[in-house]
Amino acid sequence: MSDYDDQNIFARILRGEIPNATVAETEHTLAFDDITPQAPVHVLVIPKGRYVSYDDFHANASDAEIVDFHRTAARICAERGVALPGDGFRAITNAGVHGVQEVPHFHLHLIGGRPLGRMLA
Ligand code: DGP
Repeated sequence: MSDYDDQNIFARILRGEIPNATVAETEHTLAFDDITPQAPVHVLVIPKGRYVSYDDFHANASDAEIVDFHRTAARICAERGVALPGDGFRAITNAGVHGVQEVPHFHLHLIGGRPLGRMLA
């Protein structure tokens, strides 16, 4: 597993040291509203385990953690009204320096509620 900074902001949210607007919580996963939303729906989904990035999580987490994470994300899309066959959404994860990852705890951005435009970089 990659080096993990226990003082990163999402680790502190998981320990209850910083408040969050919780959207969903399961055994392995927490989801909360982004503090600087880019669209009407902007939810961050994070594993409770100590994973730095997308690749760290998918290489090292258990199958149960991975399934729980993605099922929770899909459920939030439905609950927030952006899932297909509705208007849709974007799921993004930033990794490392080139990906401009601000918080070094793996997280998925679920963004929707308005047309987002084309974005590849
Ligand atoms: P990034 O690491 O670049 O994929 O994005 C990190 C996101 O985390 C960014 O959209 C803002 C959000 N964020 C940063 N600090 C906090 C916080 O204390 N609470 C919440 N809810 N979101 C935060």
